[in-house]
Amino acid sequence: MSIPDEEKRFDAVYKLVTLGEAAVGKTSLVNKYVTGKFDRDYRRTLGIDISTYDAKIENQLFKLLIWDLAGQDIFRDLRTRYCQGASGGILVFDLTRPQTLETIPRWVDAFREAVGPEPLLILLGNKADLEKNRKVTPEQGSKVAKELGLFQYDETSAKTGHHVTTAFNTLAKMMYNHHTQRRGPP
Ligand code: G3D
Ligand code: MG
Repeated sequence: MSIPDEEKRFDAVYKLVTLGEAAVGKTSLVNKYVTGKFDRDYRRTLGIDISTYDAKIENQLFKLLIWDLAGQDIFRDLRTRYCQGASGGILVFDLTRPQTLETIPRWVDAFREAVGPEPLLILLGNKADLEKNRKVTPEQGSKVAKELGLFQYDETSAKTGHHVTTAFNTLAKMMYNHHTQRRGPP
C-alpha cells in the first residue's frame, strides 16, 4: 500500500551520487535497489538519471535522491555540480576488471574536491556473480577502501541482488548517524 505524500514524515532526505568507471554496474545497482529488478537490456546512460527512493530502514524513513551519471569523460565539467549537495557517494568498480579499481582514488579526489571531506563514501566491488572471472580479491578491495578512508567495502551483484539493499541501506543509516552526531544533543 502506498502512503500519500502528505502523510510521509521523513527522518532525513539525502542526495547520493554514483561514481566510477563506465560499465562497472552503477546504473544496474541503482535500478536493482530502487526497483528490485536487474534489467538485461539496459543501455548506457547518456546524462544524469535521478531516482528517488523512500527507504524504510528499521523505524526510520529516508528519502534518497540517487544521482547517477554516465562515466564518460565528457561529463568532467559537470562533476562539480553533480556532486554538490551530496551527503554520500557510492563508488563502484568491477571485480573482473582491476583497472576499474585502480582509478577509484581519482574518483574520490574529484568528489572530495567538489564537496569537501564530510560526505560519506562507500566502495562496492560489483559483478560478484562472475566468480570465474574475478580478478580482484576481497583483501585488495578492502585495502583500497581503508587507504582512502572510505566507510565501507562490500562485494555486490546487481544481477543476483547480492548485498545491494544492505549496502545502500547501510550508507543511509551511516549518513543519519553521522549527521545526528555532528548536530549533537539538543
Ligand atoms: P554503468 O552504469 O556503471 O555504466 P551498467 O554500468 O549498469 O550500465 O552495467 C554495464 C554492464 O554490466 C551491463 O551489461 C550490465 O548488465 C552489466 N552488469 C551490471 N551489474 C552486473 C552484475 O552484477 N553482474 C553481471 N554479470 N553483470 C552486470 P551490458 O551487456 O548490457 O552492457
Ligand atoms: Mg550508467
